[in-house]
Amino acid sequence: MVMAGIAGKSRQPSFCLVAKPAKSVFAAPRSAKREGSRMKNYRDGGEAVLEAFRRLKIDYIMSSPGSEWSPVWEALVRQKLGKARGPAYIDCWHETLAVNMATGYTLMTGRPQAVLLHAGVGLLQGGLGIHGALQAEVPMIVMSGESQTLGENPSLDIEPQWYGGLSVGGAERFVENITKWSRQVTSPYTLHEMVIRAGEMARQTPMGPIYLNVALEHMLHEWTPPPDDREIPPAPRLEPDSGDVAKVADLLLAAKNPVVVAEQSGRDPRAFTALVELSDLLALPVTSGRGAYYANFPTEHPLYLGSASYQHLDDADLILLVGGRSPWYPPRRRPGTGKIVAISDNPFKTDMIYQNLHADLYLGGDIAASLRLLAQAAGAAKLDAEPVKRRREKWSRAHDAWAAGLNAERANAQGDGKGVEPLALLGALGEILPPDTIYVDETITHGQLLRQHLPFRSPQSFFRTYGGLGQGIGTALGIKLATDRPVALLVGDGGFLYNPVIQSLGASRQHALPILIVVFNNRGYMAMQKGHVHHYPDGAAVAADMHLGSRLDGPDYAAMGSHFGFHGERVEDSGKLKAALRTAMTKVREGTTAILNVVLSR
Ligand SMILES: Cc1ncc(C[n+]2csc(CCOP(=O)(O)OP(=O)(O)O)c2C)c(N)n1
Ligand SMILES: [Mg+2]
Repeated sequence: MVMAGIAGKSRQPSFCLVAKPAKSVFAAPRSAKREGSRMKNYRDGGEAVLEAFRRLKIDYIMSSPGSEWSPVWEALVRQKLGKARGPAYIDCWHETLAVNMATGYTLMTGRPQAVLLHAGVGLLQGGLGIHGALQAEVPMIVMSGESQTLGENPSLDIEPQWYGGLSVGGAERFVENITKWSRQVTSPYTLHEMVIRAGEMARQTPMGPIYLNVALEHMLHEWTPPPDDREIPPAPRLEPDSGDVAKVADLLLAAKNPVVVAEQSGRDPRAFTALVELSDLLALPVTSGRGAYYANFPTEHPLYLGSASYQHLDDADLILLVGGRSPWYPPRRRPGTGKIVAISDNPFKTDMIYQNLHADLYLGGDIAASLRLLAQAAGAAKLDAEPVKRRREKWSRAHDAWAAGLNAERANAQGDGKGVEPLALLGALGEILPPDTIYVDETITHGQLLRQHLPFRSPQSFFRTYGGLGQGIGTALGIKLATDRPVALLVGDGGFLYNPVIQSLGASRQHALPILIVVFNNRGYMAMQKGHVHHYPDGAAVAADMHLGSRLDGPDYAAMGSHFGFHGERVEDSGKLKAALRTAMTKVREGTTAILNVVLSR
């Protein structure tokens, strides 16, 4: 059970009983009894917002606050004192963190959360996370406020900071391009239903963040709950047309060499499982798409061919592209010799300026449902067992060869003695971390290696952050808020420094969210250097070995958790790596975050 306001965590989908306010928000609470006699009952727009969150069954309000939120805080305190059920309040010291925690939590649970930021300024600061949520199709309600009366209403004493720049008159325009929908709340009378509508819209496919700019005046305005207190229904799940399913099933049954490329489907654990079932039934080999940000298929499954193992597509006579976003590169390069079927609830990503899936056919609607319907249709047909058996044997051999290749690669990776070889680090992670570990990836030049070498055995074992750098820690904390599974963030040294590090570590302690952070420290923005050399192989920078924008003289990463009593260790010697990982995981199990600064050879 989650305590209101706080540090507790929702191990289950927790629409929780509010019991204990967070110290950070409700400083020195006076006795409710004494308070009760003097307390005025403000039933206002703050209650309208909170009641909307309750009706949407939002578990958490993630907030990096501003003074427009006192009406909601009032309502939260009333919720607590009245022992009513409702969202818990999570205080964050940075907006990116607040948005990212909501993103992480929703990636795990599928349920949208609320994020309360401050005016236009806080919204801008949260923009990186909001943009990431748009790309990741993560539903959430983001709100911030401004003043409309600006001190000129003699009967409403608005604090002076709202005049003089804080109210920009339409902060929703700041995020028009990075939200699914952003508007001003029109009045105190529409506020409650607009928040409910925002929640319902956010979780409709394509899912994404919805922003509401709500005037402080609307929230201070008296509010009467509407007579309509309907139960808010879940978003409908759309299934593909049965004719389309039959068509694709026929293609599948006729194909001699069908291959699956799964890119973003594994975000939904049901789709992960449904793909295993379909693939098992027809002996379909699966490779993860080059832009995979999720674990889509068990990496140890005999039909798994690895990440972006596109050599197997050359003579594929049918490709099932499951949850495709940017699978082919360059985009004009069309793989295979036959048809490409795109299976997706949202094949066209409108946050992308350009996309070419080369789809000949679409199977629209819920991916898990599509895969199940395909399996049903194929299962109902008279399958010729012999070719399926041969196919299974062939691909199982290919899987074994792939796995053996990776093992050999790791075994042969000696490094140059100047730091830990990245493959040794990946091998050690796979060996030492518990099998159900959830990896959150915010590395750059090690990203492809990591997707190839780490084991993802079950759904939700891998998440990569969308959008700009600086979101890994918050996303990992949001994921941890939703699960008891161990969570490990793998992040480049450059990427780490884009994160609100201190603020995030503070949230880890305050809300009891222990994670392992492994800094892939190659002492620089190596991607920048590689990019420069790519375009100017014979240029001045190469000749002079003078690389601007790529060297990083970073801080002592391992010591950064010391402010919160967290464990940290710098590892430069491969021989000490496994012991360091074991110690760090022990600390995480004991309840504190651990930072390993692994100095790499490349
Ligand atoms: C917010 C943001 N700013 C800048 C960039 C540009 N950028 C892409 S990769 C990169 C370097 C990251 O360095 P690091 O995490 O150490 O990875 P490495 O390149 O060393 O593998 C930068 C700065 C970005 N992606 N996001
Ligand atoms: Mg680096």
